[in-house]
Formats: sequence, C-alpha cells, structure tokens
Amino acid sequence: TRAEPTPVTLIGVPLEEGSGRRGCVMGPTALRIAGVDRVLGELGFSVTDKGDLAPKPVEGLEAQLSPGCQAKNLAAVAGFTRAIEAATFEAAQAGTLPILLGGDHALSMGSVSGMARHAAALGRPLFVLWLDAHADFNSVETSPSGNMHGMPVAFFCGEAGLGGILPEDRPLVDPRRVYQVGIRSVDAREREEVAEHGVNVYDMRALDEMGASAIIREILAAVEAEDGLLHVSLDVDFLDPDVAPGVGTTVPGGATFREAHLIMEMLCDSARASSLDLVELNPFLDDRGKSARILVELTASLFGRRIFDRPTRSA
Ligand code: 4U7
Ligand code: MN
Ligand code: MN
Ligand code: MN
Repeated sequence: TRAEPTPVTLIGVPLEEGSGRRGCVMGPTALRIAGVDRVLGELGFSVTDKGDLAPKPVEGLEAQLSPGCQAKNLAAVAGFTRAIEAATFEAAQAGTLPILLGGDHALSMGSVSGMARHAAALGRPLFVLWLDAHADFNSVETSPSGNMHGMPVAFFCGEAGLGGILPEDRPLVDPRRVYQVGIRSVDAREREEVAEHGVNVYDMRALDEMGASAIIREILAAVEAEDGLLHVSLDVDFLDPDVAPGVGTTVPGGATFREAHLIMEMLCDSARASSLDLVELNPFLDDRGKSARILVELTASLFGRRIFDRPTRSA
C-alpha cells in the first residue's frame, strides 16, 4: 500500500482502426459513463482526465510495406501510436500513473512504448502483464487478418516489421519480460514467434491447473527480482464472453470474474503496477453496459478497493 497515492492520469484513446470492426471508438466514453474517474476519486486518488487523444498526422508509411505484408489502416494507427506514446511518457514522467481508456489493443503499441521510454530514463526494466485471449504477437508478415490490434506485443518487442512509426532507437521491451495470461487463441505462425522469442505464456490450461494466485506470484517474483516497472494490459476478451460480451473477438473458455478480480487484488498488494490499458471494449456489442462496468470494477480492485482488510501477504 502506498503512503501518498500516486496521482492518476486518464488518457482516452478513441481508436478502432486497429480492429476489424467499428465500435471501440465508443470505449472511452463508456468507461467514463461507467464511472472510472469517480471510483478512483472515491479511493482517494487525485485523477486528471486528459480527454480523448487526437492522432498525429502521418504520411508515406504504407510505401514501406513489402509485397505480401499487410497492416490495415496503418496511417491511422501510426498517428495514434505517436500521440499515445508521447502522452503516456509525459504522464509517467510527471509522476502520475497513466490509465489508457481504449480503444482497440493497437493502442498498446504506443502506451507500452511510452512506458519503455520512461523505464529506460529511470534505468529500470519494464515488464508487461498481458491479460488476453490472444498473444497479439503477429507481424505484418504473419498476420492472417492484417488487423493491427493483433500486433502490439510484436511491435513493442521490435518484431512487428513496422518501421517508421516511432524513432528507430526507441527502447524495446525484452519479450522474456512479457507475461501473458489467459491465452487461448494463437495463430500458427504467431505460435512459433512467441516460442522463439521467449514470451512467457500462461495459457488457459495453466490458469486452470495452477490457479491465478500461483501464476501472479511467479510473475511478481520475476518483476521484484529486477526491481522492474509493471505495465498491465487488460483486453476485455481475457474474460469469458458470458462475463464480458462487449468485445469483437470473443473466445469461449475465458477467465471468470473471480479470477480477474483476484489478479487485480494481488497486483494491488504488490504496488508494482506502473500503468494500465483498458482495451477492446466495444460498447456497441455490449449488454446494457455490463462489460464497461466490469472493467471499472476490476480497475477499482487494482487501485485498492477490497472486501476486507487483511494482513499483507508476502509476494
Ligand atoms: B486482440 C488474430 F487472426 N490473431 O491477428 C489476428 F485470430 O487485441 C486476432 O487480442 C487478434 O483482440 C485479436 O487478427 C486482437 C486472428
Ligand atoms: Mn488483445
Ligand atoms: Mn484479445
Ligand atoms: Mn522473429
């Protein structure tokens, strides 16, 4: 638990061009209506809402793609990536904890890259906890869809084949510091890349066999061992579609609310989370605001709401 809580910066990202369908552009508004700023305020945090980001103008990137490679809506996603990277870096440098209100998962190209630059400035390693049904490790070469929300992990590890969006000397994330939980849909070539680069995958079977608490303890031990920063990226489809239907890429057999809730409580106890993405919420597909409300509940747990106080467990 923190003595003086770190102020929080909300950054809205009305991005849907990275996904294959419309609707994620409404995500930031739905999260605000569900009360993300209000619950954080009630928990004692000072909250600054930067409003919704506008993309920076980008030209000429398409020309760099080799034949047979695809990245749909590259200019739009690239423009957002530059704006998100800068806004996330600035919020972190100002001593606040950035929360990205998505928007599709392509936004993590920018948020994680911004946090990687912040961590590099501190001389500390950045770890990423990726809560998702998907590995999001496709490149412009391996992607079966061309949708860029399937590429962010490869991007911030420097493996997406997407040059020219951010400076070539940007700090990358070491794939061995990426921890994925809830994975249950991986493409054939993506699978090889994930293994080759040493991404740590706790798939749905691992979650069933080990339980959330053993998994999170292992991950936190790795982060603590290197005194790392920890970026948490929460894709709505990490959750089972019965729990959170407001997402375009539902995959059956996802995490329960209780598993997700426990993960957030344990992360809160560790006080390690440096930044958070809430992504892939598609309010157009949601059931009466259910998924937006669940994301806000999970955020509240990550920031200290608890059922009863208890002695702090050792990590
Ligand atoms: B999400 C997919 F082919 N792998 O690349 C792709 F199955 O951010 C899905 O995790 C990506 O929701 C899903 O298009 C991206 C597909
Ligand atoms: Mn994702
Ligand atoms: Mn996903
Ligand atoms: Mn490779």
